[in-house]
Order: sequence, then C-alpha cells, then structure tokens
Amino acid sequence: MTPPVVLTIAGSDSGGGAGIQADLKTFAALGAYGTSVVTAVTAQNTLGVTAIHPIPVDVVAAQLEAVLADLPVVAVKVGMIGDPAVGELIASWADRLPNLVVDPVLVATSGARLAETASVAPLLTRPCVLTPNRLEAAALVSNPDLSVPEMAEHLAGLGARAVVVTGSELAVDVLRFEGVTETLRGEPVDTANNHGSGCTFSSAIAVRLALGDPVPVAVRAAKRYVTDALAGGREWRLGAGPGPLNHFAF
Ligand code: PXL
Repeated sequence: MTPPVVLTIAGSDSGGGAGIQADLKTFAALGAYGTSVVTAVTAQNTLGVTAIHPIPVDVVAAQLEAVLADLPVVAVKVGMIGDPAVGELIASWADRLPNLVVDPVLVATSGARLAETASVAPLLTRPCVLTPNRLEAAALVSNPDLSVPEMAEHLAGLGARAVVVTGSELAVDVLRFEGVTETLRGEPVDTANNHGSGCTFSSAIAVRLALGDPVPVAVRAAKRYVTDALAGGREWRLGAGPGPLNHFAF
C-alpha cells in the first residue's frame, strides 16, 4: 500500500541524531513516506554544535514549492527555523500545510542556541499542534513564573489546535486540547542517550495525524514511541556526548 506522505521542514544535524535525520527515521519507522525541506545546515556531533548555516529563504521556498507541487503531503512537522524570514514564509503557506505540528526549537540539548523566538512567532497563531519543552514554552510566553499548565493555556489561546509542553517533570507532559488541560504520565527511561527526543516526538505526532488519529491519540502514541526509542537506544555507545535514540527499536 502507498504510504502517507509527511513533510519535515527543519535543520540538518550532521551527527544524525536530531533534526531532519531524526524526523526521516521516525517517519520511516512509523510507516510514512518522508519528504524534507532543509532550513539550516548545522555542523554538530553528540558533543555540540560547531557551525550553523541558515539556508536562504528563496531556496527554502523552492524546496517547499517542489514538494507540495508534486507529492500529496498529509502532515507537516516544523522544527528548527534558522531565520525569521523563513518563519514568515512557512506561516504564509500554513493554509496549505495540513496537520501542522510545530516544534519551536530554540536551544539544543547541548545548550547551543539554534533559533530565536522571533523565527517561530509567526507560526504561534496558526492552527498547529505546538510541542515546546518547558524552557521553550517559558521563552515563548516570556514569563518564566507561569506554571506549566498556565503556559500551555496561554499558548493555546494564541490560536494553536493543541499545545503539548514536554518534560514538565521526568516523562510528564502537559496537553492542552479543546479547552481542557491534561497531564500525560509516561515511563521515565534512565539513559544519557536522549539527543533528538523532541524532534522524534513532534515527528511521530505528525505521522499519527497523517494516519488519521485524533490529536490526543496521536500525542499519546508519539509519547509511547519516544519511550520505546529511548529504551531501545539505552545501551548504545555512539559519540562521547548524549547519544541518539534507536528509532527502530520496536
Ligand atoms: O532537538 C532540537 C534540534 C532540532 N534541530 C536540529 C538540531 C537539534 C538539536 O540538536 O540539531 C537541527
């Protein structure tokens, strides 16, 4: 059977653990056909990021046009946006981006700054599933004193279809959907290999939406998938820093 087509609009991680590379592995593992629009090239490994090259906005637009003109994209994940003009571009295309999932990537796990809040700001008012971690949520609401449920409610009020704030505690996420806030409790995995877990989570949500799941079902399935991928990569020893997940562990 022909798989559903899912698109990632994100940055490349030369180390293979996060960004476009994590997204495409997640798509393949969960049964989607992956397409990609590269917004930035990062030079990095498990220890950190050594260079970032944003792709010019006209080249990002050309990739987007090429994919959408020919392939029946049914879900889209947006990750690292290296340039505010690219954020504007994606927002201007949002009506043609079905089942939009936005992971507002700001800082890598290693601490490297990957994008500015201004780059993702144009997308916050679009009907997307927004998946910030706790620190990104605090930066986007520009009020670190709000509780995690308050941050989720605030962000949902801007126009998102749903908001999932990840990692409010270990393996605990907060989902805001249709005016209701829920706590999602997962199983903590004791591992240092968590590089790319946020990318993997948002990509898995996109695939499940592409397969027809309602948002809360897609979010729970994605959380389960990330847990399995973390558990499956626990014993891996790849690189001297936080290593990648095992996307094909099930
Ligand atoms: O996990 C956030 C992220 C997103 N995109 C790229 C990254 C990272 C983290 O390192 O490198 C390209």
